[in-house]
Amino acid sequence: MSGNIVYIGIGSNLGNALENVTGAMDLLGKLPDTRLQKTSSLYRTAPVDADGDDYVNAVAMLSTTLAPEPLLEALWQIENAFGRKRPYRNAPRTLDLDMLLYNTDCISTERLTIPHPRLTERAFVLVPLAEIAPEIVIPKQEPLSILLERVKNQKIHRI
Ligand code: PH2
Ligand code: MG
Ligand code: MG
Repeated sequence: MSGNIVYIGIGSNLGNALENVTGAMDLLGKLPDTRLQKTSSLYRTAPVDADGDDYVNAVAMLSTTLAPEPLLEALWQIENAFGRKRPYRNAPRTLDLDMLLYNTDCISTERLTIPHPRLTERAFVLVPLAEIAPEIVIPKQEPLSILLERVKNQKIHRI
């Protein structure tokens, strides 16, 4: 399927984080009108601005004909299927699915900001993104190589 190219950040640091991330990839591949095109390696990462155990993070590339809002709702449904709770900001979570990029669109609604506003500050997003999309251009941002250089002190380890 052709369609819109979307990158999803996947994270878990509660329960069986490895199984949660791979299980989420499976469900992303089963979304309607969507094809799972690429998945990065899994990475173990230290929590950034958050508490709890180390995270397992990855990035998936989808092609989809779903519009951003219906896709967002589908991502929430997958989070809920993994028992996602939100007791406080950045609490440990069974599964977090963040829409990082939707084509090169810039979207700002109450529910959705694309590109993801903290994408460029986080090695746990930039490193797996660079693995599957080394040539990607992030709208209104410096080149990926410069962004990566800036986060190189953050702890991230390919599993
Ligand atoms: N997600 C956060 C906050 N901090 N740290 C790591 N290492 N990985 C994450 O996925 C993560 C985080 C908010 O969603
Ligand atoms: Mg997040
Ligand atoms: Mg989220």
